[in-house]
Amino acid sequence: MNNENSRNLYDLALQYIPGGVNSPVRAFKGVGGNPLFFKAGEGAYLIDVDDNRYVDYVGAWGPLILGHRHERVVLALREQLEQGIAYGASTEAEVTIAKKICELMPSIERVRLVTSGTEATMSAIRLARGYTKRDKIVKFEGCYHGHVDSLLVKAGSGSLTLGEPDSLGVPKAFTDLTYILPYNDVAALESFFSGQGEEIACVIVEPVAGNMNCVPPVPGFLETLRELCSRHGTLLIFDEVMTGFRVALGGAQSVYAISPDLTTLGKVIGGGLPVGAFGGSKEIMDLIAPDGAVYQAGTLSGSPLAVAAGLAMLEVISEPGFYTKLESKAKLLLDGLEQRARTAGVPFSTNQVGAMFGCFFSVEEKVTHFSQVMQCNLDHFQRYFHSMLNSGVYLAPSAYEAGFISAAHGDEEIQKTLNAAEKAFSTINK
Ligand code: KE4
Repeated sequence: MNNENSRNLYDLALQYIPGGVNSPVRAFKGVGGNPLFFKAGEGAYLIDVDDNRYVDYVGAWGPLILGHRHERVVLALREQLEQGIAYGASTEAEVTIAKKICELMPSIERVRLVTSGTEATMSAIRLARGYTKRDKIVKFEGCYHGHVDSLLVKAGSGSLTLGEPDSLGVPKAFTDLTYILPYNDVAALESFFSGQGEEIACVIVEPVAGNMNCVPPVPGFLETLRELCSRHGTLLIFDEVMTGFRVALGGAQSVYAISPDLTTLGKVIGGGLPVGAFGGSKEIMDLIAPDGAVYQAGTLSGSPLAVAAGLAMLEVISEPGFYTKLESKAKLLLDGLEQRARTAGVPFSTNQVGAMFGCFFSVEEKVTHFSQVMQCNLDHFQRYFHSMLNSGVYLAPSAYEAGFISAAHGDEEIQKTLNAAEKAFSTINK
């Protein structure tokens, strides 16, 4: 496959951009080789600057649940562009999307829009500390909540990909207030809370971990977390930046029937434009400026373009049967991958929740813990990644990211992917 233009652009990018990329996980450090540069997206496909076409399972890391340039999203953006780009003041559409989010996620009575998932989680942590007047917080090893100082501790996603789960530049005083627990470990939860529960402002958790690859909660994990937080006056924050409107219309909180105190959102609600949001009960959210004493602000919060794209996206995904169809497509893909890996004698397993999934080069029947993720065969993954790429299938360039299928993926794309996987599995052990 010819990647000459990508290569030239990467060399040029390295002269002006740290690592040649605007976000670390794009740099291919987790798979080797040089990052691709893209110029277009169409439905389920990405087209790179050398005119190579790929079935895309990254979907801009989750936002593009409808695929690239869905007509309803493009039309909404065109219509908004005719009116204006940014006003730095309130618009009717912001009220409409806030109302829609509150209707779709009943645990949210008030919601504030921001411009990234990181801003959402950073604001939610500050709010939880302000509301509880406590300083200590809990996160889980392998979970990633954006590059918030106090959360860049044993984090997942790009920091795990680069093998640097803790970041330079974060004062020890910050991370001393952050406690890390093992994901899916109920006993560790109970023992931690029995000792320090009354001192904890909040626990932030990915209800389906998507930044240590895709690891769903084991039965009892979220339920125990909810019960312990309620008992100790600790706020439970569901970081649904990735799972919100990805795993179900009501997010992971509807799939597992757990009502968090605060929810953070992003990705899908912006339709591919920069967005984030955090929300919760009126009692807690009323503490947010301007009415409350917890300050939070943003120049382009509630961007008319992001809101227009998000509203169009929410309309389409609210249509009956949307998620059932998406979920069965993902299952068809994963069953096919597992069958082909078995035939090739490659240890391989998958996880799936709704329209997000994980593929593991693991001997485990199902990967349920971070320690198992870290035991996966990284060499097999890297070979698989590059073989799939050469066959025109674009996967997340990291063994620690989830995969995303979109409404634009059809039988043709799934068959193409399975044919590519058959070839990849057959060469992995060679
Ligand atoms: P952003 O600040 O990147 O918009 O969102 C941070 C964030 C927060 N919470 C969760 C659960 C997330 O998955 C993310 C960001 N996800 C990564 C991909 N796993 C973004 C990709 C990247 O960093 O380039």
